Amino acid sequence: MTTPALLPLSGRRIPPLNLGPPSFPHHRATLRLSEKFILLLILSAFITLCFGAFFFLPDSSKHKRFDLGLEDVLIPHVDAGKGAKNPGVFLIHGPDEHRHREEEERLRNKIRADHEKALEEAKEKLKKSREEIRAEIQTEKNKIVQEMKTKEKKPLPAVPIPNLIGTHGGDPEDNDLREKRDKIKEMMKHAWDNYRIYGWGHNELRPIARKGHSTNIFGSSQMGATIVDALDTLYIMGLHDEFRDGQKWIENNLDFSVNSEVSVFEVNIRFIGGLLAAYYLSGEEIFKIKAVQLAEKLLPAFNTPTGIPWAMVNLKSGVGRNWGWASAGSSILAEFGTLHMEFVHLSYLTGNPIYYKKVMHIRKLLQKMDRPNGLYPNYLNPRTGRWGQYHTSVGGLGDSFYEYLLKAWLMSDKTDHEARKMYDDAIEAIEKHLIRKSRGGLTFIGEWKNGHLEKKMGHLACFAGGMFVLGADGSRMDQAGHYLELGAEIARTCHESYDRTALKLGPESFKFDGAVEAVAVRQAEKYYILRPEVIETYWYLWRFTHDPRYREWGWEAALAIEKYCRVNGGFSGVKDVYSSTPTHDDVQQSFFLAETLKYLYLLFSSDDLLPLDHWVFNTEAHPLPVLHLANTTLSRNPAVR
Ligand code: DMJ
Repeated sequence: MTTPALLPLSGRRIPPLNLGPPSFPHHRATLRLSEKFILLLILSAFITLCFGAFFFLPDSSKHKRFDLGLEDVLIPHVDAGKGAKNPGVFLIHGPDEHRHREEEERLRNKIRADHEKALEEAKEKLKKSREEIRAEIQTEKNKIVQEMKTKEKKPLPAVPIPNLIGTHGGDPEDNDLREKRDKIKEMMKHAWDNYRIYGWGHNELRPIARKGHSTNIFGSSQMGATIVDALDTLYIMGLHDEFRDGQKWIENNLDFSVNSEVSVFEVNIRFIGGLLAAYYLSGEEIFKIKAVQLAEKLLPAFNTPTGIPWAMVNLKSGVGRNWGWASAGSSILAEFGTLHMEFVHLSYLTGNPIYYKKVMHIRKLLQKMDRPNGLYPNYLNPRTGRWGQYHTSVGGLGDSFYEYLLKAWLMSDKTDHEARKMYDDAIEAIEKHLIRKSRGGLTFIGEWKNGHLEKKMGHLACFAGGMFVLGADGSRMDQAGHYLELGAEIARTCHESYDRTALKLGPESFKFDGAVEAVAVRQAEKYYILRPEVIETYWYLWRFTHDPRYREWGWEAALAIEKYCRVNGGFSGVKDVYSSTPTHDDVQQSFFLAETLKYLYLLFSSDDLLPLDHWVFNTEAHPLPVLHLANTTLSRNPAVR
């Protein structure tokens, strides 16, 4: 046992106690010193030898022949070397010789570096599984095919833009509303300006530490997630200088050929969705080009035995994999089921059907599968094509899959009947097995887990209120009234989850258990990270009912965010909504600018801003235009044909 050195408060170190037997320390030290000296001598002799060998042994590359050029200084070689007298062989001296030596050195360094690189790559390869290597080879092949195709054509075909209505304006009818809307715009400025100063180019901002922030969903690169996610909000708020700043950054810095492993879902909804929306709103080609470049990088994720994409893909190597925690390496319903809107638009804009085919393949596969109780489990194994754990939720892991079925139908100008049918079937099963009323009369959406209903609802599931209302028109057996009511009930429950906290902000997840209703029980579920879902539902309900309570509830939430989440360096999430003195998590999420503030702004705008019969919002609140059949350009589009 050793005794650690003690460090007293004064900072002076007390030497460690010597607990060994008595010895002759001086003598021992001298002995060790002489041993070291001999070792050092041997080592330095060896190094000298190596250097000698390197510089003095004959090296054919040193005795290079040079053509006789007029500009060269030619001196017969008089070196001591053996071949010196060879007539006609000249060595070049003076500045040229120096130049050539440098050139040789450069070459040698390059060869050395290349060798090292090859060695490293070989080592890396050995670490990889057979599957990964196979995927890499496939990716390389795809790349070559893609490059050949790219050389053949390009630029992207000119596709006339669909009818774009209501991209500006939305000025509210009265003063009070105008003030509220201006306040939301000011909050957006605060969030953006601080990101601009402290986190520019990073994915997100830490508003208290005042520096960049990132999570593994964006990989290891600085991809400016906040810039891309915020663009369309800036645009509709009329923050044009800020929009142009973002555009410039994207033009000059947004690069997808990075060795970085990203989430296919997150990159699709935030980056591709954000870029496409920015393109449609502003008409700036650069956004379309970047969206297509990025989409090409995501395609290798679909190289699985079933065509169900991996959750993550390395943008450079194209190697994909799944999250370890996801039911024995399964893909997640809300991830592979939330690509449809963006991919259909990519095919529409490029005339390349590949994107459309990829998402339709997923749909066809899902249609063929048995569903326990008509419910879609959250996990699907991309190797076997079998469901993983039987866990169904309308919150995290499942949510936006249902949303995209409905929105695929809306985006197709209500012609994609297959999508509508899948949506109707799914929500019927959800209503039957997951939706219940609490003792206190609150309607909630539980989660199906291991054969029983967990009476717990996540903040994420609150988006469903808006979804039910959005899908009311066109529902089976004309149940529009029923779905409007269901949406309103979910909105009320979610409002209660906010109202029953100290901060008037909702927890991540809340229970319905005996006396406990709409309240988080576990400490780990009490946080609010600037999420949008409840405000999103208020906005849809406002648009479809014009009941003033939704604007009131939205304003309550805006005030609470302003009071408890605003800090000098931006906006931050809070760790416990039941504590009246909030502790900040120091993260300004990119979806706060993309969604939360956009939905609030729209809530206080008039309905002519982004009207819902012309625009469909992706799950990250990026508006994409409805592809109207009446639009003659559609029938001429190769992807649609
Ligand atoms: C957003 O990134 C998207 O709305 C996604 O679908 C799930 N939720 C986050 C924000 O809470």
